[in-house]
Amino acid sequence: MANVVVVGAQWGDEGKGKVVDIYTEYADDVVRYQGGNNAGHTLVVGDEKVVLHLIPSGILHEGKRCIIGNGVVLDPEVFIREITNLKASGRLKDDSALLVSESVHVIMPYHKRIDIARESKSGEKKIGTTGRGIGPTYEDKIGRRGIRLMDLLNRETFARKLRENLEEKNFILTSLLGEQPFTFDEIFAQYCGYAETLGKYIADTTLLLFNDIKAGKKLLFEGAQGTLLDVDHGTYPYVTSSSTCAGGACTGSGVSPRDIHEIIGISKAYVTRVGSGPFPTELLDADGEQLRQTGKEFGATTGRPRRCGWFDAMVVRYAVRVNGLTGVALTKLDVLNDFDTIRICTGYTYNGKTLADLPASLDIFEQCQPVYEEVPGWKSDISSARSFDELPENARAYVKQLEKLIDCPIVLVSVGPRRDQTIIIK
Ligand code: 2SA
Ligand code: GDP
Ligand code: MG
Repeated sequence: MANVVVVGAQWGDEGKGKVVDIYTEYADDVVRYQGGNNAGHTLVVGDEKVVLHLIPSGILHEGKRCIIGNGVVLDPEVFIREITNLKASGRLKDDSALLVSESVHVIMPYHKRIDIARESKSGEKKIGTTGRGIGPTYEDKIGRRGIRLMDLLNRETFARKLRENLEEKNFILTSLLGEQPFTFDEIFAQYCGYAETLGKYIADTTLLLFNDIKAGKKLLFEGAQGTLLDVDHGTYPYVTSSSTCAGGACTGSGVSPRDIHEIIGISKAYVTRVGSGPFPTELLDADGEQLRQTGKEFGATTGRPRRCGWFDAMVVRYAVRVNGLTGVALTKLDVLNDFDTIRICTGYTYNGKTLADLPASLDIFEQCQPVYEEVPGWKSDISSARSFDELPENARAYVKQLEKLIDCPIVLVSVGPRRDQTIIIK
């Protein structure tokens, strides 16, 4: 009966792809609602690893509909490549299984160049973006000058909007950023070609979802990045440019909040972050390196090493609050197998005072000191456990302690990247 939203409860890469792939079994439609190909969602099926950047993770299941909602920003070249790769591996046999909203904003070549140039000029203050043009595309959306997928279908409209945009973008590129400008011709022909290829996937997805809800179909919403990267509720300005929290599922798809029933936050049993910004439990020592190597913590889109640290209950408790989580899926518990002792951040101090909640001010956040509780590790391989009772006592105690600290039920524990390496609790 339930329509479920899956969101990252930390700074992204919590294993949303794996969990969405598992939950897809119970859904009819899987919907992406924000972000773009900055995301990298990894699924492991048998011995095969598939990384999806745009297409919802439900695509690996036949008979499910995958929808890219209006809140996403779409790079047509990447989208076409992803479709081609899926088809080459025998998937997406039925093109009607994939639909993209006519209202998505299109990532243009100038967005990528501006993103990369701004980052390279920002020195120590850089955000650490993925360089995929995400921020500049959302800027144009909010600035009401963006180009939407539907615009590409009308050559006159597209030509007019592209000309208007190029006038401004070429000024920014040449005069402010010292970069090369773009010509109209090089972009126009290329993007008209993309529109032709993509025509069959483009639809009014808000109407389609509305009708599916009326028909009793079940929806699964796949969030990208994580709560602390939300443009409103994250560690601004060190965030991505979209609404990664549960509310984004409604604005980014056109589905009413009345039609959302469950919100599941995905959290690692520790924390990682890619890009700049505060990270109170970050480990810059051998323990951090151990988490990175054992957890294979390298960006699924850019290959960048991820920053690693101990589980931070302040962060996940905050995610429980701003998303209204009904449950948490705890992933990568197996990565902690070899630690003698494990630390859990239970709170922060700032200027000697204990903070009750996450500070909104970045200046304060940057100076927070984590307060730790230390618990014994389990020092054994848990990757073949298939029920909660099969976990060693110390692992069970660790999960129970996290559940208590975040004040939200842990409904799933993941002990490896494969589908079967999963313990469903509720
Ligand atoms: P952007 O490119 O404008 O969205 O970057 C702004 C910030 O958002 C972060 N961000 C991410 N954080 C974690 N994972 C992401 N996806 C990839 C992955 C990242 C990669 O799955 O590993 O491969 O590097 C992702 N996408 C955006 C980004 O690091 C900036 O902090
Ligand atoms: P997402 O962006 O949230 O979908 O996460 P990513 O795919 O970027 O990163 C998560 C990584 O952890 C992927 O390589 C997954 O295959 C892997 N993974 C997911 N769950 C587990 C787990 O329980 N244990 C281990 N060892 N790896 C996992
Ligand atoms: Mg990822």
